[in-house]
Amino acid sequence: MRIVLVQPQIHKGYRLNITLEPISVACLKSACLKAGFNETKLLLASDENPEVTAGRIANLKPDLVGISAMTFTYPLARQIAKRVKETTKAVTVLGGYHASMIPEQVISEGDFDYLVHGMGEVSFPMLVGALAGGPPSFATLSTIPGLVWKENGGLQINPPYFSENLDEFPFPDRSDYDLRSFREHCAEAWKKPRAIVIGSRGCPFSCFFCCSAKAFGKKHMKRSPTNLAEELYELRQKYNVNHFYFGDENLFLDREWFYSCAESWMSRVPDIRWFGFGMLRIMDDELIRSVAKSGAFRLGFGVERFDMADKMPDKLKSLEHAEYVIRTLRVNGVFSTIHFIIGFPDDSVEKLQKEWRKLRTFTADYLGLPLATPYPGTVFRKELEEKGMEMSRDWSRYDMDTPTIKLDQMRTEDLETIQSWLLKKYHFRWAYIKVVLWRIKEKPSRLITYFLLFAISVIHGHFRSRKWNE
Ligand code: B12
Ligand code: SF4
Repeated sequence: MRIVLVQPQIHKGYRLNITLEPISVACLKSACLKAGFNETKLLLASDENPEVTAGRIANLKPDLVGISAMTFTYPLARQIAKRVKETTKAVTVLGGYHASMIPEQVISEGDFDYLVHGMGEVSFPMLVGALAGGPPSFATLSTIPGLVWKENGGLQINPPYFSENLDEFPFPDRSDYDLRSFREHCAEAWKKPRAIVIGSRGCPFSCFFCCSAKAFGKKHMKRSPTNLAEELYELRQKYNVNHFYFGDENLFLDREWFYSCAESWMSRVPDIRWFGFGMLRIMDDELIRSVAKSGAFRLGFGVERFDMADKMPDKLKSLEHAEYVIRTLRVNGVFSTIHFIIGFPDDSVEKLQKEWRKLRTFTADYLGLPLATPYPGTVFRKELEEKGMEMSRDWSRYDMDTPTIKLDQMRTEDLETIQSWLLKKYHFRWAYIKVVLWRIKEKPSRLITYFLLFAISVIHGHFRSRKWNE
């Protein structure tokens, strides 16, 4: 069986034009190799015309094409699959977040022969095995966890596979791309090659806008500390990469596990630098010390919203505690990013101005302002549907940077104005400028990146994205 795996990427909306390591399909490739399917090839497709990607796929004469998609890349994945069907006899399979969120709808749209929801490392090689012996029987397909397909005019949906033991999966296979082409784009690790590493999957919380609970379940699944350290070591030895991005939803959900991981990698690869996501509420001095000592250069935190505490787990203990964490990280040499969501249906200029009064107590190094996006399959989308709100049906807009909801009290232009206003307010105030001066004193070469950051926050408002229904 000749297998081709693709994770198409679009940069529009992702401002710094960063190409990400296609980690989802790298995980699948290694699972295929482990199962003995040696003719598995991974193809990089970044911001490419679907015709071109499909042409490159066809040249590899595949028997099976697996495509990975988030919601905003799903339309592109469909176009590639359609063209592959026209030019080859390959079976097409879709996986990834969009497929996991609304499997019934996606398979009904008819562009893919099969779909896998949940984790793919077990399901995909089983499907390859089933197809290798000619058209598989219903009985065989029924044994493949997470498989979704059409059968006699109806839909068949097998329950997804969520592993209890992530060590059972081999390390992602990175041999089809040059890891040095994926780089960091932040002041503290400018242009350093970096790899994405996933230590744990799943999150026990259920924030109403998030896809995690549905896509991976509410269980926090963890790799063993030695297994994780071994992958970092391999990345160092084989690819000479020293900067890592932990893709875990929350690295510190189980702090004892984190401590053991940090200890393991400090003895295996003592000088690595890493970036990951945590939760402000659970940070304390001991954790911050361990984070800094184990090589963190940046931590990201979702603050999301102050006025929606009843719809999410508490992400903060208090404003004072949150700013204390940010300050202590800074003193320990770690940068921080906070994410604050704007553009909820009942947002108004007055409401966001009120939120700003709390937001301005923070001096995190970076502020992310994603737009509220009602991803299919989330509680958020269901709520809006029940209220009869108008939402875009163009999935390519679902990149958290393009408006997708028709707001009650604001036009798209107002939302963008307030986004630019918040960015300027955040950066051009004495409390933040003091942080920048301190950072530049620490390392003068940072002057240039901060200059860019300020310039972006000034010109941000001039780059209009599409209106909500354009
Ligand atoms: C780490 C992460 C990132 C990282 C790296 C992303 C990456 N892996 O390439 C960064 C920070 C860069 C990032 C950026 C973005 N992200 Co992000 N990110 C995550 C996070 C926290 C984990 C994703 C991950 O790596 N999982 C581990 C991998 C191995 O799992 P996986 O991709 O699902 O793949 C498995 C299965 O799905 C399946 N599978 C996948 N593909 C295929 C294909 C086939 C054929 C088969 C059979 C199976 C299969 O098998 C795989 C192995 O088990 C999630 C998590 C969350 N809170 O839910 C959000 C999440 C994926 N991100 C999301 C979004 C929206 C974005 C951004 C658009 C945000 C933005 N505007 O900046 C950008 C997009 C960047 C881009 N150009 O693609 C959304 C996606 C929602 C959706 N329905 O599409 C999520 C779910 C968060 C959310 N809002 O709920 N992200
Ligand atoms: S804590 Fe983070 S990963 Fe968990 S449900 Fe909320 S937003 Fe999603």
